[in-house]
Amino acid sequence: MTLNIGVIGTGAIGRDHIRRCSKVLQGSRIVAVNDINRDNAAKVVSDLKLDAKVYDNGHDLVKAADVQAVLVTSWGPSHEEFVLAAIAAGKPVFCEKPLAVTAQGCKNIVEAEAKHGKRLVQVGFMRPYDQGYRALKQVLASGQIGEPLMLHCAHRNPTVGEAYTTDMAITDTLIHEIDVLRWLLDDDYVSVQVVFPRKSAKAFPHLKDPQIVLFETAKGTRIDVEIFVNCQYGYDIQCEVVGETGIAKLPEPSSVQMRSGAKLSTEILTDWKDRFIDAYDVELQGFINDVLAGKLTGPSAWDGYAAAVTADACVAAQLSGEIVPVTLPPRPAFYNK
Ligand code: NAD
Ligand code: NAI
Ligand code: ISE
Repeated sequence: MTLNIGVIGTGAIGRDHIRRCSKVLQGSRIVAVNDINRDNAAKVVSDLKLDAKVYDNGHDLVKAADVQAVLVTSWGPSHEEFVLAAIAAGKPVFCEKPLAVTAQGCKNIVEAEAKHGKRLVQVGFMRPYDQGYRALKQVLASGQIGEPLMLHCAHRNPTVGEAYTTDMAITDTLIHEIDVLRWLLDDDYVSVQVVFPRKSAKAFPHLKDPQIVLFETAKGTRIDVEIFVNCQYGYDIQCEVVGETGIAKLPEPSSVQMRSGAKLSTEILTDWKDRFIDAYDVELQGFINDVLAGKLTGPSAWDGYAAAVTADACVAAQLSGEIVPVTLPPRPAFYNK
């Protein structure tokens, strides 16, 4: 069976997900695309030689009779309205992170999905599908380094555009760590604080970059995450877990070691598309398989909500400089695995 997919948002990741769903993965085809920039959507269809209709608005795409599932890859503030539309149409929807830009927006989605009575939403948190994070989680589960006490993490992008603002370091970038570390530690956050080091002259004047976010979890683990989105040198994701009897580190992406010009070197990637290429393939193949089997199992609307509650607390901590509590209601039985 082949799943007919409609995609809303044909920018960087929309285009990449369309490529994978039409050329790489099994069991799906792209039948509809939409973007507020219509030329952008039409160009993807012609570049990838797709047999897909270009819609003038996302709501018509969601309602189209031949669209069986929806991918939302437009910019963050538009996600909530399209996910709610897909739920109203009873169609499964894969939504890129963030599920919505506020916790209230995510709650609206959780409530609509629960009212529908069956899971329809998967959020594009792909790091739990990354082989490196999976290997790290296995080490923690094996008990080889004892209980995790501290984590030192970094999320570095080479540069960001002028539209990127200080709060987006949380809602657009840190949101990945918020999700994956909760999954990695099987724990929830209880408080956050944000500290601003000296600002890099490479960042636009309105952007505070870098930032350090400090988390405390329910089990008492302390986490520091450096977010540095104008680091210049590459796309670099680091995660080191300090346990009671040892240290475990996220593996580096594999790269040929070179001896040349009096230097011993390995390449550093520069683009998230390459760093997590396998993880995106696995998460979307999982979504397609699950939709065809009639049961979603990937990151849920509740995971999107939990991340957004934490992100809201981090944004409040950016503004106040204080330690801000994170209060997450208990997970409804509907979302139990
Ligand atoms: P982008 O700006 O390149 O693309 C977004 C596209 O959405 C643009 O073409 C824009 O015209 C379109 N768009 C915006 N609002 C729309 C609307 N209401 N209806 C239809 N189209 C709309 O952005 P991107 O880098 O592709 O990011 C898109 C989403 O994917 C964001 O939510 C981002 O956070 C997420 N993302 C996730 C990852 C990841 O690692 N999981 C990586 C990149 C982006
Ligand atoms: P982008 O800016 O390249 O693309 C966004 C696209 O959405 C643009 O083409 C824009 O025209 C379109 N768009 C915006 N509003 C729209 C609307 N109302 N209707 C239709 N189209 C609309 O952005 P990018 O990098 O592709 O990010 C898109 C989403 O993907 C974001 O939510 C981002 O956070 C997420 N993302 C996720 C990544 C991941 O690793 N999971 C990586 C990069 C982005
Ligand atoms: C982007 O939207 C992503 O999701 C990338 O994974 C992240 O590294 C980047 O900072 C975001 O802007």
